[in-house]
Amino acid sequence: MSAAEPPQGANSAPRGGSEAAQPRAWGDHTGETVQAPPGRSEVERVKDASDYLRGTIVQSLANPITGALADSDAQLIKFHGSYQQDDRDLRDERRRRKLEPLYSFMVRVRAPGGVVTPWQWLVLDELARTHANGSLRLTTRQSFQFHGILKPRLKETIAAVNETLLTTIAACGDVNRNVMCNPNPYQSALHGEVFDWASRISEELKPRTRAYHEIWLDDALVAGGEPDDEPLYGRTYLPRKFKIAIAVPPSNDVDVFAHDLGFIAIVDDDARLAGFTVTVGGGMGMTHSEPATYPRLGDVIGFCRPEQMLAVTQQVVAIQRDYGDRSDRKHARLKYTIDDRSVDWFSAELAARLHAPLEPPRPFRFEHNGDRYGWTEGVGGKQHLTLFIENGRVQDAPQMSLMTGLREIAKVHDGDFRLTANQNLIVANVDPDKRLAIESLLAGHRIEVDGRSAVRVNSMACVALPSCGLAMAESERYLPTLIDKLERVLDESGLRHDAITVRMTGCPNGCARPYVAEIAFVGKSLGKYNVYLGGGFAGDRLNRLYRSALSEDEILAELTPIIRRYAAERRSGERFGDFVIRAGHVSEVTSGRTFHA
Ligand code: SRM
Ligand code: SF4
Repeated sequence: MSAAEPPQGANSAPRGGSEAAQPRAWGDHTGETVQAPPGRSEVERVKDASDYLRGTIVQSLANPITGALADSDAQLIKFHGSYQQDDRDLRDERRRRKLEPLYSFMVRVRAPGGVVTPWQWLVLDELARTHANGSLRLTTRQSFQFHGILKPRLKETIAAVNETLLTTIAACGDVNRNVMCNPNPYQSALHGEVFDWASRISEELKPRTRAYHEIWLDDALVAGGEPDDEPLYGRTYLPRKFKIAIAVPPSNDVDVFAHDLGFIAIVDDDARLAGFTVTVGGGMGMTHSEPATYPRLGDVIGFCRPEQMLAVTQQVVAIQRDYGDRSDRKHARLKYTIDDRSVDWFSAELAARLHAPLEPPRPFRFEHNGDRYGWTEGVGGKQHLTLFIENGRVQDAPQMSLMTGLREIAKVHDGDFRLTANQNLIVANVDPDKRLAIESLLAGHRIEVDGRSAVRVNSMACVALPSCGLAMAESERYLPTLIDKLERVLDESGLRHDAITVRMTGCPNGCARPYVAEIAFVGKSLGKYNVYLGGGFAGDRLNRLYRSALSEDEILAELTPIIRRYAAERRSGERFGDFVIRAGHVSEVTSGRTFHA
């Protein structure tokens, strides 16, 4: 291969823009020759042949014979914000009855920073009841999911989301996903500024293909068939999903180190936004028993001023586009690109593309990665209420009419709603004279504002069964029960008000970011969980596998003495995650590569 050829794994489409954004030779800027990947994965072939994400989605939607899409369209539809799923609770029974699985679709909304208006909330709420399974799911990336949408209703659901001025494009797929940012409007005016940057990055990295509008919004093809262009992504988009978050210290609620690209807001002496300390190469996903896969925390590589942020973002994405592994999807995230070549290589490549190195990183200090609950007062006299939404599921239940109550609040609220990265909800920017009305609606629908244990409000679980095709164990439907039992031990030990982060996922993919929790339960098989201990309370340290494949009884038998010992022996202010390392229950994990050591 000549030095002028792009890497085999890179897109061949024109990338436009500055010289720095042009296709680069396979090999880094130092001239070192790097082996091209052996071949491309099947998903790469599907993307390449898709004509910028069109595939045969229109035909698949129109096919009345099956509730599913053609296989290649099931891959492509992710870029449009939807996943084909089937109800796993019904799988065996339908197989016995020789019926095809009960296919339905999950639809994920993209809402940068998790901010929506009351009107948007009302439309999403109605869609959930009329088109989906009657519940709304608040996700770990500050967005909404609908589950259980049948194929004939998919198009009108996506169109209705767009009528609210929200979208679903690029909520999933090998592109930049929903951009997260700290949602708390009460800490300072800085949050407004940071939210604007999250929205700008989101817009900047949105795919440019018109396929989305043609398929879902009935936009006619442009006369003359003007070709689509993806100036940043190219024909085959990124090798894998890409995630960005902006944190505002002292809160690391967005888990900035779990992201491919992270920005940590730095304020100057006048409390104005000076810029961002930049992190790269974070990610959670791994596969049980495959040590070549591992979670990794992002590395701090420098500092950028606000006006450099979009260029930094574009070039980080472009490096991953050009160098990410397109042959093996389990090795395709930016974290592996960086570990394979080194952080120094990455920083030098970025500097070459930006025509200047980043400034040295500026210091920051995180205190926690959880949410702060209850009412607070912010700038301009507005009030904000953070509500704990257990595992992000908004639905009515006999003990609490959560969905109805939030709907009634949306009808009278004239501020906004903000989703947190911990699956919770802020009723934000409430006029002081509206507070009483909101409080009475909360009480009327038995929605608790406080009173729960600290462990519960610092817990979260991914969706898992019955909708997630990758789940090996229950998560959302089971964690509340396990927390009930852990609460008993914690209460007896006098720890009811001590926050400990607990996260559960139904498989090792890490959708609730379990590997930064102080205690994590990761599904191994039905009813069995790997238990990890020792994550940092501020989401700044990976945890370590403590025991494998434990049942509920075994989990309680293992954790009870550790919790009691923590209550008796902890030092002043010592967090559970720090204690378990000091007490020798697990050793500290200092890098992703040593996660399995
Ligand atoms: Fe996730 C795949 C749900 C946040 C890592 N994730 C899935 C799928 C789509 C399963 C699938 O591929 O068939 C799940 C759909 C379940 C369902 O029925 O709804 C799913 N992920 C979720 C959500 C809804 C979990 C939740 O309970 O909130 C989150 C949606 C966020 C959003 O609004 O965009 C969600 N997923 C995450 C996160 C957390 C984050 O991004 O901060 C991670 C870990 C961070 C990371 O990406 O490294 C995450 N999801 C994964 C992975 C592993 C990726 C990897 O690098 O190995 C998969 C599997 C895959 O991509 O092959 C996955
Ligand atoms: Fe599904 Fe696994 Fe993600 Fe949970 S962690 S939602 S089980 S992919």
